[in-house]
Amino acid sequence: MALPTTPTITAFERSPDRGRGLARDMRVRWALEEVGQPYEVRLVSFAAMKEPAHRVLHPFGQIPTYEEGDLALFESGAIVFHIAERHQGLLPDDANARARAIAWMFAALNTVEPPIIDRSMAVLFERDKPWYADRLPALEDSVHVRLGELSSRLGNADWLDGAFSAGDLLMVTVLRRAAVSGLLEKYPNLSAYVARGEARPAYQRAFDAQLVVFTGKP
Ligand code: GTB
Repeated sequence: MALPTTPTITAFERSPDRGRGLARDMRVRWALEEVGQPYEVRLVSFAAMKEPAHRVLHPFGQIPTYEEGDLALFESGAIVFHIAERHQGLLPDDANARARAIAWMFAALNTVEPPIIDRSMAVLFERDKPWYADRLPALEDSVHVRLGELSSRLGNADWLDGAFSAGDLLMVTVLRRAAVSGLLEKYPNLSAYVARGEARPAYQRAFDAQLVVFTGKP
């Protein structure tokens, strides 16, 4: 019988987030911690990400990637889904509940994350552009439309649909990117939701592991 292989993921050698766990390896680390799957991490520089050796794993020259035996994956959502499919704990057994949890995974990445990233990118790279002052309010409005809708849907619930799932895991990581810019302040239930995610022991282990890369201190 073949021995199970320990998955290897890639992460930034020097993350621009300076250890805040905002890069997309964080969601993969968290998923692996939730299911109790040990993993290894290969750190890559920005230059190495664009080299052919890395592009074999990731066509767009980015992190994270995931290697497990013969399998190589890219796209954080696909990686989290793979982990959730292969292990208990991140997707419900009931078929309908499972389908709904997967819908929340897509919602996090396809509906909620894009306006948050568009705004972050403008703040990072367009500050000196003549259109910045006009564009920023429109970008922030788009973020608030989604956050308002999500806040209404979550209401007083702990998680998006019953028990914690991969949908919550992705949504919390997406919302953290908005939280660091103060965009969650108007939504106490979303702030509490993120805090609930961050309080999970698996989240904390994942966060600590990525922080060590920045501080160099275990
Ligand atoms: N859709 C892909 C996925 O979900 O896996 C997107 C992957 C992606 O954007 N990877 C980024 C990357 O490799 C890192 S996470 N960028 C390098 C490149 O494209 O050359 C994005 C990210 C970067 C920095 C911060 N930060 O400093 O706060 C947060 C998030």
